[in-house]
Amino acid sequence: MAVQQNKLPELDIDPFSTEFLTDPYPFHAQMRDAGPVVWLPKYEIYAMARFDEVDASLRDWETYSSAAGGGLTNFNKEEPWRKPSIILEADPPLHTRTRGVLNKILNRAAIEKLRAGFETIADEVVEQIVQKGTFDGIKELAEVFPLRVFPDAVGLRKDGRENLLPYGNMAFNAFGPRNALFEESFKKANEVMGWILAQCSRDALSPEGFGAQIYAAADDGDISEEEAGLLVRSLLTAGLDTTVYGIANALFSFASFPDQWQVLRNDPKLIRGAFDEVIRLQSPVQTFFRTTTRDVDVDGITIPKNNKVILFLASGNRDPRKWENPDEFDIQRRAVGHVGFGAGIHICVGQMIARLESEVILNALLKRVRHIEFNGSPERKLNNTLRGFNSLPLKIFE
Ligand code: OVV
Repeated sequence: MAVQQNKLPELDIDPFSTEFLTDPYPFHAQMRDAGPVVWLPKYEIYAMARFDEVDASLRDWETYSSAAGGGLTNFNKEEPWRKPSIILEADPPLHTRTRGVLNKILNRAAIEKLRAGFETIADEVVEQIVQKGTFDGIKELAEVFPLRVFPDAVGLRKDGRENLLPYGNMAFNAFGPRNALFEESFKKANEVMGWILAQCSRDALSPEGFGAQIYAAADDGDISEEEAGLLVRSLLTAGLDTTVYGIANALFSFASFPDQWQVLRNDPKLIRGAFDEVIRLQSPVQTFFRTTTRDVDVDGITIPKNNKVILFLASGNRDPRKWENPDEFDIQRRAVGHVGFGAGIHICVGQMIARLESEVILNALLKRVRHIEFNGSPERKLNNTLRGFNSLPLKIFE
């Protein structure tokens, strides 16, 4: 007997439009309510917005391949804008090998060694804003702290670091279509990419740091010299903007729900869970794509082989089928299991360092700040993949 065929809902939604990116949540609900999989004709892509399907697809790498790209561009049909990432945009067995190298370098014990140094810098950054009382959470904190700790941890030279955030902005816009956001961020692409590429070579990296450790894996024969360069590039692409947005979205969350800052002050052991709740509710990475490797049935709907599927991580993270009061910021809920870091074999390899950065900066703030509130209207920064702010006017009380 044939598998029952259900009708594929079609929605006239552009997930990369200004309207969608400004306030994605009503669109997420519309897609979730339309069905477990929907068709977006504007880009001729399938979309999943419910938690269960997003989570299951992320875990089924054999059906939902990453090798044709993490974005809208199908590398089986179209030219990628850069050489594909050998970890994000790869399947096993290549992914297994490259992931193994980064797993070893970025594991919890290795990252823990950075804590004391990070704490010193966090205290300095927080001291500055406490002195001021009012400040911009983006330009004076969320961008400042990761930029002071992460490039040093990788082992980058000091000059040229102003290229790092523009590069991340380009790369995350490039997962979407070539719209105005994409074009704007690529205006200085040659300059930015030239600098980034130069920093990926062995001799550009300090002898300590993640970069040198990646080249040590090449010396050990685990990866080639060229692969080492591409893995350094992955750190530079995925390692900075994500944490800037994560810390920014944490500040936004606590300013929006100030009672939760009191809960955290009363019990700082909740910091780790609080960060997960930030990533669930204000997911810095909103979407990733996969590409089907076969005809696959999803609840009576067939997605044919070699089609792009957009997975709305941020929508799964607010799916009322999965979460109680999904739009509420509650640092005491069990947020573990959210898909803000992904799920399955591609789950964020850098999450230990993201967690360390957030934990250290929140701890430094907890020591000095008893209350956080808005001091003006936040200004959103639109990006085809990331959700965050250009500016976040805040006021803090000692
Ligand atoms: C998770 C992620 C985001 C962006 C870029 C990459 C990875 C990469 O490997 O280049």
